Amino acid sequence: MPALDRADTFIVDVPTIRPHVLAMATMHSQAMTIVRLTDSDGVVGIGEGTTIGGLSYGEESPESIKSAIDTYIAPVLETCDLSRVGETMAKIRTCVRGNHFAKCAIETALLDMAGKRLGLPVSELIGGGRVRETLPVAWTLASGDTARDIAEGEAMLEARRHRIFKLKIGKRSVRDDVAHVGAICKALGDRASIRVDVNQNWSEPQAKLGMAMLHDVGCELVEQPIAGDDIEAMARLSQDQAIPLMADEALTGPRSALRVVKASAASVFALKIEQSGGLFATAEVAAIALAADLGLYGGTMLEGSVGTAASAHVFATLPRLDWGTELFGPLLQTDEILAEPLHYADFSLTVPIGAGLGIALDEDKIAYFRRDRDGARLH
Ligand code: MUC
Ligand code: MG
Repeated sequence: MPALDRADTFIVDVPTIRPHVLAMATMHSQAMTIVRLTDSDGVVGIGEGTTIGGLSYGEESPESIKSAIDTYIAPVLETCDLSRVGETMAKIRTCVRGNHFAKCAIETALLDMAGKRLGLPVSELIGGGRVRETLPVAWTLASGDTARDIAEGEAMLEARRHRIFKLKIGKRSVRDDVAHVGAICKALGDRASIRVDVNQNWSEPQAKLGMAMLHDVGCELVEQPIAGDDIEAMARLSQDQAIPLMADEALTGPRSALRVVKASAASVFALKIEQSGGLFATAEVAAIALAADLGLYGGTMLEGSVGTAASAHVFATLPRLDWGTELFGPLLQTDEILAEPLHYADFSLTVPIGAGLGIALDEDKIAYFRRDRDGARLH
């Protein structure tokens, strides 16, 4: 039986190509917790645990992901047959509550190893298997400046890289935010789909006003306008407004997905592998949405290439992907940590075809960007 030989975890900090302005944080770099598992046969698997803006997005930070893995999950792995992914994850769940991002990083690494052992891409090990080779990819316009966002959107259209744009709002007044969105819809809206993400920053009355105004200026979708745990208010907004409401922070795995469906609190689900607690759990969240006839969207935590590849493998198994994906995380970073970058062209990301995740780390880049390296640049 393949047993754990080593578990390495390290945080990698890569600068962003420009400040990324969200309602709860402005990012200048992305911190990715990378896990590398090696088994007794020498098979290696990699995974990624990544969040946004330290502890400002959710309850796990890059540091807590690393410490949960090192202190509590790695000792459980030492007792497991690593070729049995479902059994290993079930054992981890009995010893570690919550910590979905850390568990997702581990499940990703185990699936990478399983795929390499079997000679199959991870997408063939999830749900009913792979049904698509490419995924439409949105870009987030979030420079904090309307004119700069329009110029960026124009450049993305020109390069045929993105024609779906998500705007991050919720930091300014509702009227200022809608004016910003309206200007972008006017400039790009006949050639692109424009959506917004409020990251829970509105009250219910603000959302009522904001959603009505956003509909009028041509915005197509509003993501998580209010607190994700206020399911009743989400239901009221979903039912009263013409513009569809997409649940993001409200979705933390299959049980929360069922609660949202039962309350009719959203008409679209943003699927996220880390928030859901792993790749298998994401497929379960998607199955609930599909059974309820909701729209599906492939979300991101702005992961780098490892988490993005893992997400792509899950989204490649979905029979419908009504709103596309936003798997652009690696493109927001100044540098690539893979030996061979993921392939973006024609408004899409190509799902890797190699065994496991189908990717390999560039060890020199990892050594350069590791936070614990002597004289590291960002910390
Ligand atoms: C989120 O809340 O959806 C996705 C794109 C982006 O810019 O931020 C994220 C997180
Ligand atoms: Mg969101």
